[in-house]
Amino acid sequence: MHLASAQSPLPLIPQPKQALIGKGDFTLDNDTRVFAEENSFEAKFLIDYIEKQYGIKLKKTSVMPKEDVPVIAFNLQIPDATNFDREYYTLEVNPKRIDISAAATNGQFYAVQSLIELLPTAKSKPFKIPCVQISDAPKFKWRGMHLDVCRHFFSVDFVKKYIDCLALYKFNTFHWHLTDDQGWRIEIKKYPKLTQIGGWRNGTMVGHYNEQRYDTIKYGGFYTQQQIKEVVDYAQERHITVVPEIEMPGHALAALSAYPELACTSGPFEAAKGWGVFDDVFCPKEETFSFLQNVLSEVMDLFPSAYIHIGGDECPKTRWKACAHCQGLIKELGLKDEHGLQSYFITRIEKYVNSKGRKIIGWDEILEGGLAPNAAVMSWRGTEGGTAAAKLNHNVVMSPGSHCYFDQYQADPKTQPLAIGGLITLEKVYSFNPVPEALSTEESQYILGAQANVWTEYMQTEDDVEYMVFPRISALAEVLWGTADPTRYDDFTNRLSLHLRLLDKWKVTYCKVPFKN
Ligand code: TNX
Repeated sequence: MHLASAQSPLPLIPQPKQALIGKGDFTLDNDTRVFAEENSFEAKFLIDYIEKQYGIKLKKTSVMPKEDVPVIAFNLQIPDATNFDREYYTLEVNPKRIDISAAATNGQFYAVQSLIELLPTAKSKPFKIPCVQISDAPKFKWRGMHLDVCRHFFSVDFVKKYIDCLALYKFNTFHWHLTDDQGWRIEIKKYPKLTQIGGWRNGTMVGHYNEQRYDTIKYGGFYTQQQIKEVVDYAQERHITVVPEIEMPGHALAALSAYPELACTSGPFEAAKGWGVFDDVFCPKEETFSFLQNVLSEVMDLFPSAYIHIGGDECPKTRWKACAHCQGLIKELGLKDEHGLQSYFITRIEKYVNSKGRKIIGWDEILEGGLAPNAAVMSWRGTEGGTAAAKLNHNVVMSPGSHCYFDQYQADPKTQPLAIGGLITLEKVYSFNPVPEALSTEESQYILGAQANVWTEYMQTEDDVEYMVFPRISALAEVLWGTADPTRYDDFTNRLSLHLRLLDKWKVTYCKVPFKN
C-alpha cells in the first residue's frame, strides 16, 4: 500500500481524507455478486449504474457468497468504533473483493460514489478497478449547490441530472430558488394564479443588462406539486436535502402580478422581463402574512427540510416609505425605520415556520434591523454578514460573491459566453476557506458550510448552466469535504484531468479553459 500521489493519482474528487493505493486490481464481470441487505437503495443504485453505463448486470444477494466468488459487499456496521458519523465510510478494493462499510446508508452512498469514480471511463476489457483502501468523512455539514429556475426555467429531467452530479461530488444540500420577480415556479393549490399568471412573462432581456434589450416572446413554466415531490424523493434517496426558497419581502413581482392586492400600491404588475431589483415588494399587511403563511404551509408539506429559505435579500424600501399602512405600523410597533419593519416581517414569518417545527434561513440582509431569534444566515455579500451572525451564535452558510458565484466569468470574458461580470476562476474557488479567520474556535462551530449560487440571468439553456457549473463545482466539493489544499492545486488538477473523462461519459458540458489562468 502507498499513498495516492501526484505520480499515481486516483481520479477521486473530492479527495478522500485517506486513500492508499494497493497492488493489482479487482476484475468485475457477470460473476461478481453484490451482497447487501434486501432493500438497500445504495446497492441497487450501484447495480443500476453499472448496467446503464457498462451493460453488465450484477446479481444481488442477501446471503454472503462463498469465499471464491468475487463480491462487492455492503456492510452496514461501524467500521471504526470511534466514528459514528453518518457520512463516514470505508472502501476497500482487493483483487478478490470490494468492501463498503459505513455506520449509515449516507456513508454507503458516498462509498458508491467513490467507487463510481474509480470505474474505467474507456471501454476496457477486462473491467478493472484499482486496489485501494479509503477511509473518509466530510468536514462540513452543509455542502450545497443552488439553482435559480426563475430567471430561466429548467426541466425536471435537468434538475434530476443536476442532483446526480451533486451526489457524485458528495454534496448533501440542493437550494432550489423557486420564486423571483421573473417567475413563480412552484404550484400552490390555494393560489393557482401564482403559476397560471406569475409563472409567465411577456418577454425576456437579451444581451447584457447594460443594453436594456428585450424580446417579446412569452416565457415561463412551473413545477406541479407532483413533480416537486418527485424531485424531493429523488434527492432524498441520494442523501440530498432540498431546501426550497420562497422570496420575501422583495423579489416578489411575479407573485404581485397574480395577486396585486399584496402590494402597497394598486398595480397592475407584470412578472419582470429584465434583471435587477424592483421597487414593488410585498406590503407587510395582514393579508400578505396570511397569504405567505398559506404558501409556506404547502411548501413545508412538500419539503421535509429542517430549513426553509425565505429570501430576505434586496428589498428596496421605496414603497414602504410612501405607504400609509407601513408608516403607521412602524409607529405602532415602535420601530426605528423601514429596516425595523423588514426585521418585523422576517421575525413574524420565522414564528410561523418555527411553529411547524422548522427553521428559517435567509440572505444576509436579514441581519439589518435585527436578526430573527432562530434564523440562520446565508452570507452572500462577502463573508462579513456570516461572521457577524456566527458571533451572535446563529448558524451560517457561506456563499460569498468573491468565491461562490458561479454566474461570474471563469476565464477572460473575451473567450467566454456572456455572463454577469466578475471573475471567479477554478483556482479561486479552490482557494476558498468557508471559516473566516476572525472567528474563534467556538464561533466557527456556527459555520455549517458553504454553497455556490447559480443565478441564471445569463444561462438560457441547460448546457449553459452546466458550462458555468463545471468544473468549478469540483473545486467547491473538495473545499467542503475539507481536503482542498490550495498549495497543492496541481494535485487537484491532475485528478480533475482524469475525472473529466467521467463527465464526458455522463455528457456533462464543462468549461475547457486551462486550469491555471
Ligand atoms: C444578487 S445573491 C441576487 C440575485 C441575482 C444575483 C446576480 C442574492 C441574494 N441576490 O437576485 O441573481 O445577485 O449575481
